Amino acid sequence: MSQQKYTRKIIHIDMDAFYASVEQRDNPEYVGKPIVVGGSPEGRGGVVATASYEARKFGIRSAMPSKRALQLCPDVIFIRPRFAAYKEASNKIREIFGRYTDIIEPLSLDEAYLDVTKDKQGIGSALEIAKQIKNAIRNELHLTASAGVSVNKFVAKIASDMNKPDGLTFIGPSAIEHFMEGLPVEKFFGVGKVTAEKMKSMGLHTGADLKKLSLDEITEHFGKPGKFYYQIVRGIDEREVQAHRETKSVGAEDTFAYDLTSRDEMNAELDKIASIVAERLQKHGLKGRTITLKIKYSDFKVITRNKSFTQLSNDLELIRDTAKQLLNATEPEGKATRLLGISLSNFEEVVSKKVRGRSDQLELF
Ligand code: DCP
Ligand code: MG
Repeated sequence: MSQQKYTRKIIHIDMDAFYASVEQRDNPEYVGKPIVVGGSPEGRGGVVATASYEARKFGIRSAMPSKRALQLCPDVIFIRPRFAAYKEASNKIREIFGRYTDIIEPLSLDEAYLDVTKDKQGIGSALEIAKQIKNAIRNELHLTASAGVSVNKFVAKIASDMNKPDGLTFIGPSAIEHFMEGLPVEKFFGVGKVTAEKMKSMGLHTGADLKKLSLDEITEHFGKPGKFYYQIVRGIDEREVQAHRETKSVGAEDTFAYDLTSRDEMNAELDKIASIVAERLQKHGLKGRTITLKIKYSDFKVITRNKSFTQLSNDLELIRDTAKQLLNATEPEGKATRLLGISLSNFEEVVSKKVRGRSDQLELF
């Protein structure tokens, strides 16, 4: 097939063990040691935000309860997060990206897509730009990043994860279709656990299997996202790198296997959902003023309730307790509930900024 269809050069950059690496850089006594950011040393409550590569050797991972981390490695050192330090490092990596392109889409504090099709410095090679960015991050910030370089967002993101830490992976036009054919279906964008299971039960395990389906067949089985799978397996991902995308809310929700009717069960679910929301906020470096609870009943009626605070927060306890209060006020006992969700909005001060001729864009600071 013609390779002319690939007209863009995309880099995805993701910092290595981000919070833990900042801690090791700023506290030399932690270098070479198994450390965990987040959680608590007593193993009471709390989950791991991230673990140093030394701690990962013991099997410690993000979102793992601290108790489990301690079982896996009794010598692990727990460190209280310093979000201001991570935010500062994040601002600096964005400044480095800005030397090469204006089209930057941050996904979290430590991760961004860059469209370098038109590179500011006229370097000409996306691979060379990625090398220079990695070097600048190493020399100026004393941190390491992994980069994926390709012709679209999807492949660049997968590539950045392939040779971590300090990786640099290029998947160019001639390699892309072969690469997609070998990819397990669960790695496809938007394929969740349920869809992956369905695919496997149909004998679809890799991109090559998906490629055998026609567009009609794939959408018939998997609905609207089917079209995206159809294209991506052929190396096509038209999603643009969106500079200055505004984050309006961050949340999580869960649809239950059976309708919940007791308040205790609902509260237990809110505990889990609140932890995910707090983690996501912390990962994105965001704090909000408004907490919203969403409830969907068994008849699919949806209601939302919210509460706003004067202080910005991404505190787990506040999110959890507020969600429970909001739930309680709906007199939930006995009301068959199929979904609960929590979100935060009303983020930090937003400052109007003129972006590419549009004055209505907002950027978060
Ligand atoms: N984070 C978090 N909770 C999670 C996942 C991540 O608080 N469940 C935070 C801590 C991480 C940062 O976000 O340092 C970036 O997340 P990554 O998924 O990129 O993980 P790391 O950068 O820590 O490790 P890796 O080298 O695998 O990218
Ligand atoms: Mg990372």
